[in-house]
Amino acid sequence: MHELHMAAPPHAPPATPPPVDVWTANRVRDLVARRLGNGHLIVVSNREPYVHEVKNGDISWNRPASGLVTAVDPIMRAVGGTWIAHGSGSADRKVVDPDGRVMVPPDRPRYALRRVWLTEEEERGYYYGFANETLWPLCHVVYVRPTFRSRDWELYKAVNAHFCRAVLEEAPPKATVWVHDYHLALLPGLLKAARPDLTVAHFWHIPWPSSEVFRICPWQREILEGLLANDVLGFHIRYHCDNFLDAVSRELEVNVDRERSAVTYRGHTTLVRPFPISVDAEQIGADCREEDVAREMVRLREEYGLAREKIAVGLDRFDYTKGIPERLLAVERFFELYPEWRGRLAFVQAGVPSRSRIPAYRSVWRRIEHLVRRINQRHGSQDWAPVVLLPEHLSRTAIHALYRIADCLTVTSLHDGMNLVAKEYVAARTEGDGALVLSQFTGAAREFPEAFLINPYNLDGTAERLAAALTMPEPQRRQRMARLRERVLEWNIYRWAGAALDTALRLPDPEVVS
Ligand code: GDG
Repeated sequence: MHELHMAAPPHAPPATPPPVDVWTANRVRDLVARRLGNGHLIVVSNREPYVHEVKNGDISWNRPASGLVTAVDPIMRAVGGTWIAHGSGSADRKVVDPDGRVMVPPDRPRYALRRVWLTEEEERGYYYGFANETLWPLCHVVYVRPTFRSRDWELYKAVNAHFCRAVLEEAPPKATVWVHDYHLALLPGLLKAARPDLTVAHFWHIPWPSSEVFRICPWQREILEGLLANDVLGFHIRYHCDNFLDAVSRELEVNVDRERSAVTYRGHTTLVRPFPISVDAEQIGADCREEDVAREMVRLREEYGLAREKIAVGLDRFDYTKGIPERLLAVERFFELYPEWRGRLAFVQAGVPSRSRIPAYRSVWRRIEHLVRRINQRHGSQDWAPVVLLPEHLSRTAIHALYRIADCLTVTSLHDGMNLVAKEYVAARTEGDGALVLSQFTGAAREFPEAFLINPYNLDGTAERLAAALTMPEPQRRQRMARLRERVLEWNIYRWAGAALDTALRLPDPEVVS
């Protein structure tokens, strides 16, 4: 054994062993077909998977930068059915039939997208207001104070009712409805009241806070009751399930069975389970080996002068939960603590500005711009910018090229349900090299103990881990990456969907394997 080890070249390709038990698109499709029979699967979310826009007089389409879309679209492409979502694009109304439906993906139709139309006022109150100024900060606990406005709450209720009407129009008897995220907390209650024959499962993509935090919400009771109408309620990790169970135990007359992780309220039982979301790791690996990614790597290197010894990358929606200012401060600290890296490392911060109508988002964006300018002034030179800022909506090809360029990817979220960027990076490193610096406050950290884990509030600590990630001897770094890759290849997006849908489709007793 020892001799064999010694004989291996220092940069031996993939140490990743083949996964033991792989879930594929076909496997999920077969499972759903078997369990659903002639039944129908309906996904409901605020964000639509494809947006049609008018650009220079022509209609084009894109896939929004959203973890939810990244995760659920491959499942719907495999399984078929109907996805109901808010039609937010400038050309969305132009391409639908009279019932608001269009087949997607536009270039290879596989399932129906039914669009729900909202007025400007509804969007402001329900989406920017209650979802993103109330629930988002309430659930993330990053010291941005949630706003509680009665008008937003009224509009949130009204929009949940719109979504309910759309589902009722689309759902044949005994359909399975898979609701997504915090925009639609009341929908399960409305659906079950109108149509008890429906099986309703809900996946909550963001954290659930401790009950001490949640109980400040003036409408907590209605939200908890809405969610307890679900047959299955999923979170990324056990910790969020436990927080939810605590919240319902405190507020409502419920019976909580911790053994089964089930809550019974007014005679109805909800299973509350962790389903850690993931990515299509095989597909990402294959896409990364395409010619267009190699060409994009060359373009990015030339256009942004990324010819340094090492490149570190951050990629996020520009959201205050992602800890981007903290990351930049840690990079600044890194150049102070390790001046020998000046001129040798370039840090690329890429991603899309998001929710910029909300003041907290505008202020984090201003802070990011300010910090980038400051770091480049303080530490840069004529021919070297320590930080390169790419605030654009990037194509998948560009994102894959960035992952391939990155010797190190940094995820410094202050709080994050899962974080798919971390998983995509690992999936993209098919050569088995690279390093992941990862916040301990992401769901992903529970699955990735071999990452370079950090507390983003600790700037010195983050700078030190970044240095460790860059200087660790290659064989050890590869060993760590091999473990990360093993996990992401085995626990992929299809396994996530398979686990969640199987639990819902085997009700009333998913514990008995039929
Ligand atoms: C929520 C939860 C949870 C980023 N920039 C662009 C772009 N992206 C893509 C990434 C990735 C996705 O967006 C972001 O996913 P995350 O998981 O990192 O974050 P959230 O959007 O906050 O997602 C999160 C997730 O839901 C799933 O449950 O993991 O915790 O907050 O796929 O690659 N995509 C494109 N252009 C960009 O510029 N096309």
